[in-house]
Amino acid sequence: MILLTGFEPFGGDDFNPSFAIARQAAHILRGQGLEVHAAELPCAFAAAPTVLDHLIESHRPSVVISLGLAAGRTTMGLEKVAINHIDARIADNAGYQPIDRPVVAGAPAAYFATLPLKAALQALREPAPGRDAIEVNISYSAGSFVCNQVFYALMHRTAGVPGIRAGFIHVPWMDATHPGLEEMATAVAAVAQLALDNAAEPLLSAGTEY
Ligand code: PCA
Repeated sequence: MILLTGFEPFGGDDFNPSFAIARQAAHILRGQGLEVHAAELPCAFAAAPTVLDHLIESHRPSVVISLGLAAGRTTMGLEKVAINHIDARIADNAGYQPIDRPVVAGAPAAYFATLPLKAALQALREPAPGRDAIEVNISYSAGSFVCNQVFYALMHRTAGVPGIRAGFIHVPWMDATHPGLEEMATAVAAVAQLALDNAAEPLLSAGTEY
């Protein structure tokens, strides 16, 4: 089972491409015979990790990829590092604006994504049957807003769980100068597929404890 998440709109926008991309990637992966669930997370520091936890509890995924919008970027960023630190430039959708707070008090300073980022980067930058090369980067900062909160909570939650691969991808805006929905969804689906293929340990079965 693959779990994909995107975010609801935030900061006064009425659209967030991250959930549209998650849904389209789920559609592509289902077409490949895989079990996938796509969900939209609230853009709220307190609620988002709780919703994500419930999704993990109920779907028992072996791969989790959360997506979020990074409006200033022009390419997709495969995030490497989640930090135990939040510092918000604007309030979240619940009106909360943390300054210099930990995500989880007393927990490690950072976690690395457990998705095969380099393998994904190489695969996507090569043309494949049915698609051109897709430009993606590895990013070393997911920021300090709700995306980093969710990324850190996800990695903290899945740390040490055998056979689960998890990580975060930031996506740019979609318009004429940016990659389109289908290209970004194709890239996310390819990363999920690689994560399944590269699972070093056995994948989780239904009864596995998290
Ligand atoms: N992007 C924000 C939060 C939700 C989203 O889609 C971020 O980068 O933190």
